[in-house]
Amino acid sequence: MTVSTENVTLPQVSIGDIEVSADGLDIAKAAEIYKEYGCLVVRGLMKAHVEEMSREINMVIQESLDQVEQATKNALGWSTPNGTIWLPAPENFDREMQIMCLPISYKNSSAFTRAAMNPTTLDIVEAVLGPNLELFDTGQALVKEAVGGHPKVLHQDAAYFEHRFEGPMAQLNYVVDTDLNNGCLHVVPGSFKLGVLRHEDTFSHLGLDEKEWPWERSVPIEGKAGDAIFFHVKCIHGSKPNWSDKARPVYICRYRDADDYVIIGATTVESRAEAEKHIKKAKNENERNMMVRGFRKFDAARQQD
Ligand SMILES: O=C(O)CCC(=O)C(=O)O
Repeated sequence: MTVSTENVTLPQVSIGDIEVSADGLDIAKAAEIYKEYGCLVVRGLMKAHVEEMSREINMVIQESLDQVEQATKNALGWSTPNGTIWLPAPENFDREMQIMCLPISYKNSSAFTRAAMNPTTLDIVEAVLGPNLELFDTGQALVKEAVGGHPKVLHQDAAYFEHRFEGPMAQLNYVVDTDLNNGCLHVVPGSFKLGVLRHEDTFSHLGLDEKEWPWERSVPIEGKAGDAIFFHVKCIHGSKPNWSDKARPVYICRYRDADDYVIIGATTVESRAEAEKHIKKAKNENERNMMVRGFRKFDAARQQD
């Protein structure tokens, strides 16, 4: 399932090749950029959602910090009673844990659901994936804390959730102005055509070999609160630490064809190797999520109930 890519040549792409503005947006052109490079930046697309998403994210950051003393250790780090996932903290922190992922999702946040339903987003996704679309997972909110908040080394999300067909299209949204200093997203345009690459266990879970995939091979995407970055499940991406004096949150919505489903789900090299053994048996049972466009037809072969 995985390939080696030491000598692969990728297209020379600059930020101007992959960005468009939400003002006067040409959906077909945006979809073409995504189809060619596996990534797309739409400036200002999610501006209307910044205020309410920011309010909730800050509230849950505070709630998580208030629960630090109650955290319990697990295989991937720690979790607090509210469900926040924590990683080991850098040395300059006065506690041993730092926030990674907040428990904000479509299940507890109507603001998040409203963001996931943004009609222009759905127009773009439909132009790429087709008319019948569902949400994949329940939304993700990631935080890099101030002055040292964790890096996420370059990786493909397909290492965590490989799909039977095209896989999900992610939309990562900036909640604050985000630049090289506070951990903007980096992408490797064209890398989605490489298939699923071999990943290693890293500090922030599965990542690519940093010698083979140094940051210099990627394009940094600096942007404003409200900018949206779409990327393919096999697009290589990641982000450096947050060296600013404020938290750097993002939230991610993922969409997929209504018939697609996970064939490998993993968070470590070991769990991925185990899941790869069962790939042929993977089914889409229990993976039907909320439809956001079109209709999911009854299909007897899929034994729908
Ligand atoms: O927080 C970030 O910038 C990294 C997000 C990311 O790489 C991911 O969710 O896969």
